[in-house]
Amino acid sequence: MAWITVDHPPVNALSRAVRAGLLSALRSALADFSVRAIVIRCAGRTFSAGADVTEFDKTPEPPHLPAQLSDVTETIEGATKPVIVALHGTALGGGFEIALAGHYRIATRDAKVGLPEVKLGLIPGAGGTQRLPRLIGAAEALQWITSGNPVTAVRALELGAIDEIADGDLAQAALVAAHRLVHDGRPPRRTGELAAAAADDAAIADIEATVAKKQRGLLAPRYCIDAVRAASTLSFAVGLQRERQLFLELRESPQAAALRHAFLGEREVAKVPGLTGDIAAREVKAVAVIGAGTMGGGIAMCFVNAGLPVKLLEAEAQALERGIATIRNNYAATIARGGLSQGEMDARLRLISPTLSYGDLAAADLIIEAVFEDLDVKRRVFEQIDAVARPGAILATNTSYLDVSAIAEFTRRPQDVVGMHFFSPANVMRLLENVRAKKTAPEVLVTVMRIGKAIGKIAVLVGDSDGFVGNRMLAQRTREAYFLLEEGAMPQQIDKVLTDFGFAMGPFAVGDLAGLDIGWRNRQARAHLRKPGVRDCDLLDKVCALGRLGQKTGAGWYRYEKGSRLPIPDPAIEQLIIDHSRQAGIARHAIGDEEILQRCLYSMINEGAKILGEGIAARPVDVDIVWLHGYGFPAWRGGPMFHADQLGLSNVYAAILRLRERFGPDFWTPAPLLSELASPGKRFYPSGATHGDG
Ligand code: T1G
Repeated sequence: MAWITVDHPPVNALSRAVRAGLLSALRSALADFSVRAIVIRCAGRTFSAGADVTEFDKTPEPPHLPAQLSDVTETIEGATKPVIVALHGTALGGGFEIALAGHYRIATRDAKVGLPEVKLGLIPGAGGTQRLPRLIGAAEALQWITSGNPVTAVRALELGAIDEIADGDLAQAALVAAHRLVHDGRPPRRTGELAAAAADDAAIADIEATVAKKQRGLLAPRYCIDAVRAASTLSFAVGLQRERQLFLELRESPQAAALRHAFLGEREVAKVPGLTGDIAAREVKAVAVIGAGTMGGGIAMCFVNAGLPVKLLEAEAQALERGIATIRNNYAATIARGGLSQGEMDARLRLISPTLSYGDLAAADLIIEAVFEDLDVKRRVFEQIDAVARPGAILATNTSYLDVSAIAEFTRRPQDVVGMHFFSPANVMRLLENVRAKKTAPEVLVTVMRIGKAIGKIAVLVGDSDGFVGNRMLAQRTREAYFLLEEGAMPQQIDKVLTDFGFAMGPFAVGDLAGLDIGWRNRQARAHLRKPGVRDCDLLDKVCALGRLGQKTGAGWYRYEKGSRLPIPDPAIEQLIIDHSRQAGIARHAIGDEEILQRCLYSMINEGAKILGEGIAARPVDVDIVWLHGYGFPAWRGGPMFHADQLGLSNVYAAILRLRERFGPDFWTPAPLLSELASPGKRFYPSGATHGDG
């Protein structure tokens, strides 16, 4: 037997060296007459997770990935000796394509397999789109490849994508399989020689409809469909060429670059400059959440979902019961969707201890306050926490814009106070904006970054500033959206421009979903900050004063039929906006979509540049990941800062100068960093590299 083991931690990515090593090992095993069978396997926690994504942004050197990886897969498939591929962990992308080229696939029961390339704006490029349909049929292959979601080994076996599940030792099972295949004496079963998948136009039509709805604007899913269609209509060899052609087209696409940036960025934000590995995190085994409202309840669910016990405190019993009931309903809804078992729900609920007494929080390692957004209310809560919490406990506030450093001064231990800004619904949204206050201790920052990962969040560390990163930039876009309304646009026009750009929903539909009273209360709380003589639009006040608070009242910027979430343009709102413009002395005029997009995006980008200049965000990737995972910025655009680089900072700068000409310096003065980078070729991400610097 020849055992070929890939050992390239952490995920055995198929880097250049691994591909070359695989090829030479295969060739020597094939050339060695004493070898009767070959097993390919991986060391460490997982079989290969596919091509090395970090290589894509490097200047490609021969032998190129698709060529060389295809050399590997073709050498495997063409082998005259049985090649068994032993799978554990997550065999993904090029890793699973190696398995598909193998003659026999064996996996541990808890393994997962899949072709997630579409999530990177690509298609499988080493035969996956041609071999998988031959094993499991076109319809199923289309599902796998256009969704990119992993599939369990059990399901893969049912479908024929793998041949055996090893419940004992994987290597032993591979050995037994090899013996069986050798003594069987039949020629290796080559996937590429199997009958082409029967064409399935109905399945293709279904998938095209799903893709048009769920993956709007993305190129790769459509390319996936073309490639799988080729597996039914072309010979295997020609199908492979078609796949490679489609793959190479996408590899160079801006969408693929943006999605790679998003993938690596999600991991990069966890590595905070200056928070080095030798700073020990504090232990967090017991958590307390103050406030059982929408946010508090969702936050409590995050921790019990990760197996951490939570004390949930409320001021009144009724509010506590309401909070617990909401949590129960959330879990029941997940069970109804098949995403959780009753047993799992019960186990999680058992980890929640409702309480009305601050005294019960004395043993907590981490206490998160999620009460009403008012500084006086925060003061009262933090004074009580400070009185009962054990020394070394971390005291966190879930405020979405208030001054965390000021809140820290309500305690005698500001070094233990930090912001942990969750996004609604907290048990669903993946982003966690951790806020470093003036005196927050480094080990507290390290701890909340780690705990963020432990509860399945993408934690980004930001500085303490009004609205931190996300809400601070959102405020700029919201301002421009209101100004555009009073100058001539309508909610549905602005929302369409931003959904066409790739956002799941536009600002006005989002406002109606979240409830307009949140923004209204925020405006009232900040009225004292508004400068006389500086333009302000109070349209939101007028809409809310009519009791139109959004979906929950059946009307907001749009009206909603009973039981429907479909926003319907409302002539009453249009008239209110037209009257408002007249009262404000603004002559309404037609506004083009390009202007709407520019003003909404460039106001954010300019504020992002200010945030970077002030160090509120350490790197552009921190800004981008906040917007990708907290505000629905389309991943295939990479985030506001990445997108600005693709637009060209000198173009963005020039456009902002033109807007300043028209609207004055109050809102359209270029950020110093943007002015600095406004010469051709300069970028927020120097030299196009989106990770590790800038
Ligand atoms: N290339 C390079 N680095 C990778 C990588 C990859 N494919 N996958 C993971 N890493 C790094 C990651 O950046 C992190 O680094 C560390 O590994 C741990 O990852 C021709 C072209 C496998 C399910 O899309 O989905 O094959 O932060 O934190 O949560 O058709 O990683 O420690 O420095 O995510 O346990 C297709 C991508 C490639 C799979 C593990 N493959 N990876 O998740 O750990 S395209 C993928 C994942 C392709 C061929 C085409 C996940 C994981 P660092 P992690 P995890």
